[in-house]
Amino acid sequence: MLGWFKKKKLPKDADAVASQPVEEDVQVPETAEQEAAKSILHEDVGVLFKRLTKGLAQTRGNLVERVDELFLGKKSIDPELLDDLEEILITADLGVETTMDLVEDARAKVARNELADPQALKSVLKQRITDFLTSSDKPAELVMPDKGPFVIMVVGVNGVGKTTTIGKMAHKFVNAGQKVALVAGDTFRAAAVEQLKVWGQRINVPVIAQDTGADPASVIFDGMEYAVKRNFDVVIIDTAGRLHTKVNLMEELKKIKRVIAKKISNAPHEIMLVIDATTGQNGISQAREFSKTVDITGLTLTKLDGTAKGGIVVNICREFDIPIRFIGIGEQVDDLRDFDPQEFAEALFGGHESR
Ligand SMILES: Nc1nc2c(ncn2[C@@H]2O[C@H](COP(=O)(O)OP(=O)(O)O)[C@@H](O)[C@H]2O)c(=O)[nH]1
Ligand SMILES: [Mg+2]
Repeated sequence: MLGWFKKKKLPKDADAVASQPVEEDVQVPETAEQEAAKSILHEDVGVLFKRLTKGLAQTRGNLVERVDELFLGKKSIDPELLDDLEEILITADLGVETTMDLVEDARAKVARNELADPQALKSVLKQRITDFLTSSDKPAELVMPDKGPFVIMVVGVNGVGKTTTIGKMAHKFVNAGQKVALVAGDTFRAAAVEQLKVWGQRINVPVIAQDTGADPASVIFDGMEYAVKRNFDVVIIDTAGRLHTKVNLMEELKKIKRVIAKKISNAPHEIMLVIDATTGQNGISQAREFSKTVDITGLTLTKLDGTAKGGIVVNICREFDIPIRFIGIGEQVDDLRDFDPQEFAEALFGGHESR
């Protein structure tokens, strides 16, 4: 597994921590809880790999198993087989361009007599898909600043899994011994604040919130102040996914970013876009749209457990030079996995290496 974040270089100023007044409503993670949660870290890597493989079952069925069926018993690669392959790749949401790239490359290799049979073609497909997945040269892990809280702003359209991802991500940080606070910046949707508070209680971290309808900029300002004063290591900010118009949403995100930067000059350190994998190509349009407004530094793809459209992961890696940090493979607290391209490819293609 990957190391999923790089720790701060400097040790925290112990005196500063000690001198901070601790208010009664501040719930800091208890050691016993942390200890219990840490055991998850020691879970057998083989077990985790099996869960990933299980989560990707539908995508595998729609992609790799259909390719296997197509190739079964065929001795040679003819034009019709390549046409059928093209259709499979498109329906598995690899996207038109990625599909064309793969199929044209296969055609060229066949023409040069470089592919003896469909099995050789399958190996090439697997290799090229793995190459797309590993193509980003940006760091896959979250890089924390040397000083001050690490601020993560989470964006994405309604229902993609932002709040759930925040809960799961916070849990990971808590397990890694970090002091985490959540900020309920989605003041637009009625249940959003409540939902984040429930996550906060579940993983025992404070949630800075105001009522529904409050100005998100004001909540976020409070949150930043709270975290800086009390020496929090990580602040994760939830944001609204839909306002009256797209323009409104994008303007609001810019404003939120400014408010954060006012408090900590180089923050947010991470702007994470959450994409629902079940929406297939729509997710690609969302990534384009959000990238126009804010500088997206990382992606999380959710709901890979409930979709046959997992090919979108390949498409995203190929199209955007934005690292995928995490993938969501379920609704539970530990269903957020570090995205390891190699492991993903193995799980997809049914490799037997248990990493
Ligand atoms: N199966 C599955 N469901 C998920 C995953 N991530 C989020 N969800 C569900 O998607 C729904 C919307 O999530 P939510 O976090 O409220 O989305 P938000 O509107 O972007 O904040 C909830 O029912 C979540 O439990 C995932 O990885 N797998
Ligand atoms: Mg939400």
